[in-house]
Amino acid sequence: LRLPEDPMSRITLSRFLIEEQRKGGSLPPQLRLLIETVGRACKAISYSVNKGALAGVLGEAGTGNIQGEAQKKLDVIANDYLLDANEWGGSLAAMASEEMELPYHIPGEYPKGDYLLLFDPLDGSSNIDVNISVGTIFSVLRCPEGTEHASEESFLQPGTRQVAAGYTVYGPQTMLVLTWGAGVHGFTLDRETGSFVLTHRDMRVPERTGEFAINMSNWRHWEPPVKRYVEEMLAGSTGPRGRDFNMRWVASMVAEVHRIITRGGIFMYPRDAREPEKKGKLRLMYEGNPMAFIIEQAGGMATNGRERIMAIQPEALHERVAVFLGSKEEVEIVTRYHQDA
Ligand code: P6P
Repeated sequence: LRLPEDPMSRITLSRFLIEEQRKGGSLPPQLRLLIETVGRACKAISYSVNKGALAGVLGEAGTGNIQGEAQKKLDVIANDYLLDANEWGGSLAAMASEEMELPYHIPGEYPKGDYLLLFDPLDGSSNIDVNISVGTIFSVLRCPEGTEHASEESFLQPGTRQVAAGYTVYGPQTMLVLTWGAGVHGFTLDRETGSFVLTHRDMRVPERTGEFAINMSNWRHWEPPVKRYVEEMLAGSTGPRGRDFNMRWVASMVAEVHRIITRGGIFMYPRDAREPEKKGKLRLMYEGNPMAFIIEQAGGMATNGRERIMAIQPEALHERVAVFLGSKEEVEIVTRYHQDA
């Protein structure tokens, strides 16, 4: 996208959303306001993440979360920013977070709305103290008709019911990438004006790729179809694929997905024989589903190895899922290997 020289004539997130809403498509006012408010919270998170040690926000918070993980100070700060920014706006019936066991209900003094917001406030937070990109992931569902008091069950909807999803990657640039079912659009934070500026309209995942992302140290715990697929990647031009592949692993899903939506690739986090009762490491509701929505809207594919991630009927708020997402050609192959096994 060629940007106008004059910063004030560039399209900001607010302007883009208002113009989309005016088209009368899939962006009603309450949802538009919700997306803008999440964007505002991500700006605050970006400023805290970028200060790091200067603001004394690195290191452990000394608390644990429902996942049994030690929380980083910035995990808690990011979670609080998202709750504080979104509780008063009138768009939400409740919120759910990776960092909180139970849903967060809108305090009585504020009006409730039609939507449910789910988020992983700071994904990849193990990378914070070593200054590697991290991100925020969010997903929006409609609150089921006639719900008086949103419960965990209100959230348990398949990913196909999402009305919007997005992530903000806190990297060399802070970028907000969004979909509401009408393609995927990327906005770069302009720190001078404090606005997210439209820089990547209609992002598309290249169908073909030469790059895969997986944590190879887990090799011995993978199921046979995953080993077969990765072995062929490693064999490259000497094997059945007939061409060489490159590997990346940032250990920050938002950074991997952003790379893939920008230049192609396949991201894999298979289920692991060490924890057969778990369906994978990543969380379905606020990692798998939002990223799957974004990737599919950009022309890519996202499965758990056997079925479309967004078709899965969730049974629990913090349910795990295996993830294979990215360039369609590759996700089709690894999914076929699972189905053939
Ligand atoms: P591993 C971060 O903790 C995360 O949830 C994802 O962002 C990332 O892709 C994955 O886990 C990294 O897992 O096992 O390589 O540390």
